[in-house]
Amino acid sequence: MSAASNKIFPDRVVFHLDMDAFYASVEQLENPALVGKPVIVGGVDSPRGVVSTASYEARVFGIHSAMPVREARRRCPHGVFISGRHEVYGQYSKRIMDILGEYSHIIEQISVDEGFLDMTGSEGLFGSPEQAGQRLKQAIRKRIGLSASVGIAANKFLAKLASDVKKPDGLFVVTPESAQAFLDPLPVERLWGVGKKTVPDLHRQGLYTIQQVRLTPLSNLEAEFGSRFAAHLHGLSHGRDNRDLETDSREKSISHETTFDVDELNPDRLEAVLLDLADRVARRARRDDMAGRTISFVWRDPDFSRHSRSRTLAEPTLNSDTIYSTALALFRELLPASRNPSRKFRLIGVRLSHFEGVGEQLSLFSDPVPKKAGIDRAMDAVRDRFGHDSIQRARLVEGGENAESDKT
Ligand code: TTP
Ligand code: MG
Repeated sequence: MSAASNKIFPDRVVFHLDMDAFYASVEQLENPALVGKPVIVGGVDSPRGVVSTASYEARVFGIHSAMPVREARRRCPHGVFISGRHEVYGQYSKRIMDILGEYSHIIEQISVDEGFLDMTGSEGLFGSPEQAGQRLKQAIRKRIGLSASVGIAANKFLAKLASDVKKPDGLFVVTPESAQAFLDPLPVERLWGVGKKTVPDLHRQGLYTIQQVRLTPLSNLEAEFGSRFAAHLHGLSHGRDNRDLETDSREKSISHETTFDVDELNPDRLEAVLLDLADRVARRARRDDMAGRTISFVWRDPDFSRHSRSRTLAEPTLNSDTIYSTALALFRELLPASRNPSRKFRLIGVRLSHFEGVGEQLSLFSDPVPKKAGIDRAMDAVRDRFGHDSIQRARLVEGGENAESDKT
């Protein structure tokens, strides 16, 4: 068996594991009465809340991540709507990642519920890649009680696509021989690094499928997208991706928090402080060239209990305005529609996580860094010389002067 699997993957074997309906599955695990029911997790207490995730029973009604909760309630009035418990999901995430660590020393966690494993040369220990994948899934099922989907391929790009194919509770192997037939019919949206901005450009060129990209002469792609991004598209459309797993102990998050001397309830003042915190996080991210996809608003209630709400963007960012507007939206979901000052906060903070390095990722893209980044960088340069408070955004001058910021 091991010889055969070596023949299947002569160079590298990469697994991508992604938990199924993660938050909703944790809720079902902790409350068996919810098993088999449509469970929707998200900002369910707010008029503007959005769905974080939905159990597969709820997806039958067309409910998905990022859908307004109001719409989800319309589609599935008998659903069970739950506000998220991020600390709990984080604890499950850690236990899952620990199990991944038992299967390979080379693992890369890419979000709360997914990660890559480099399984090259592991046949002696775990059997063929497919057997190893089944064992890993079973270990998570037995020891934690949750189901996961695994994709197996010769690189990260293909493994990540593969884990989606048989979801939920799936396992799918893309061999080097089957890779092209697997990729060809997929839409260009599935190419790593092709986001909302690039899709219309590809469509304008008549490129809708990966096969169409593959069959386009490289020179044509270069004329449209520049040589670097063209080479990127060309390689991926042929199923080539030589990225290594990122296992280094890079920072897992950048966050800034403010504790108030007196619990704060004025939404305007809170938002002014939030702007400053978002700005500090973004500045730190730019300094380290760390673009993150997940933005969290964290807070402590007057009783000291700690909470957070997160949103994951389609593309990584290190832009102050994007980080601020996302954190602001998460904050506003906690307030009544009237914005009457009714809810007190002991602490608020902004966190950026789920990093993809700029050098590796953003600069590949046609319009990689938003134009605002130029302003951000200019402000950073002034602050590097004269200190953070040398530039104050107009909004900030009106509030938040009793606030003290800590980097965590
Ligand atoms: P995903 O892995 O994208 O989704 P999922 O695990 O719920 O479902 P699937 O079976 O399709 O993998 O995201 C993992 C968790 O991250 C998800 O359970 C909730 C959270 N999340 C958000 O909070 N907002 C979002 O927009 C998305 C996509 C996920
Ligand atoms: Mg998942």
